[in-house]
Amino acid sequence: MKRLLITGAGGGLGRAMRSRLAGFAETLRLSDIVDLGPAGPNEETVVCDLGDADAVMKLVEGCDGILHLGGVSVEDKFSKILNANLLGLYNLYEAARAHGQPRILFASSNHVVGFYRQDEHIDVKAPMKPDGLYGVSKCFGEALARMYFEKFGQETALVRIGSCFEKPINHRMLSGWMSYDDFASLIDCVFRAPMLGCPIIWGISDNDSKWWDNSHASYLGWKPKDNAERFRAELDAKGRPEPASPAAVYQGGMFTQDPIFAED
Ligand code: NAI
Ligand code: 15L
Repeated sequence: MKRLLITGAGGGLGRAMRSRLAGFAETLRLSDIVDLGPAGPNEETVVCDLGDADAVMKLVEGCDGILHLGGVSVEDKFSKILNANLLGLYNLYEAARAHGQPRILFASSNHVVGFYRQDEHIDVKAPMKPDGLYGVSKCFGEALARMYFEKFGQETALVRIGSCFEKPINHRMLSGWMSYDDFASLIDCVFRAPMLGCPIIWGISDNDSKWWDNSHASYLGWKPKDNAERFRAELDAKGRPEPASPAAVYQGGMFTQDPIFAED
C-alpha cells in the first residue's frame, strides 16, 4: 500500500498501531485533533477535526486505505459525539467517495451490543442493543458504512472492538480483550484481503471465554494468537466483581450505567 491514513493516531490504539504498522505502507498519514509530535521517517502528520468537512476532504486525498480510530471513545455529551462520531464519519465517507473509495477499517465497539448479558452468546445477526449514546453512534457508523457499501461498493471492515489494551484490567475483559498484536494482524488481513465486502468482525483475541462468534469472517484468514486467560489469576488476586453488579452482568459492563450527560 502506498499511503495508509490513520485517524485518531494520537489516542491509545493509534499510538499502539503507529509503531506496529510502520512498515505496512510506504507512507503513514497520521491524523488527530491533538498534536502528534514530529513525523518520523515515512510519516506525515495532519491536525484535523473530523467535523470539518473541507479538512477531511483534503485529509483523505491520496490515501489507499483508512484505519479509522478517531472520535469520542467513551460515553460523553451528545454534542461531542455528534461532531466526531456522526458528522465526522459522514465527512470521512464523503471524502472516500470523492477520492477513489479507499478501503476502510472502522473501529466500532462492543457497546453496540452492550445490553446483552454475559451469559448470552451472540453472532453478528443479533439485533443491536447499544448501552449509551456512544454505542448508538457506533450503530450509526455501521449503518452508514453499510449504506455506502450497498449504494457505491465502498468496502469497510466493521470491527466491533471488545477491549483493546495492553492487558485485560478486569474480569469482563477476560472475554472481550484483544491484544495490540492481534489487532495489528487483523488490520493486515483486512487490507490484504482480495475481497472484503462489509463484514462485522468481533475484535477479540483467542480468549478461552467468548461471547461472540466470528466464524462468518473466516474468509479473511485472521488467526488471533493471544488469550486473556493467562491474566485470570492476576485479576482474581485483586478480587472478583459482585455477581449482581452490571460489570458482571452485561457485556457492556459499567457503560450500561452511564447517564445521558448534560450539555453545558
Ligand atoms: P482514544 O480516545 O484514546 O483515541 C481517540 C482519538 O480520537 C483521540 O486521540 C482523540 O483526540 C481523537 N478525536 C476525538 N475527537 C476527534 C475529532 N473531532 N476529530 C479528530 N480526532 C478526534 O480511543 P482509543 O482507545 O484509541 O480507541 C480508538 C477507536 O477505537 C475509537 O473510535 C474507539 O471508539 C474505538 N474502540 C476502542 C476500544 C478500546 O478498547 N480501545 C474498544 C472499542 C472501540
Ligand atoms: C470502548 O468502546 C471504549 O472505546 C474503550 O475505552 C473501552 O472502554 C472498551 O469499549 C470496553 O468496553 O472495555
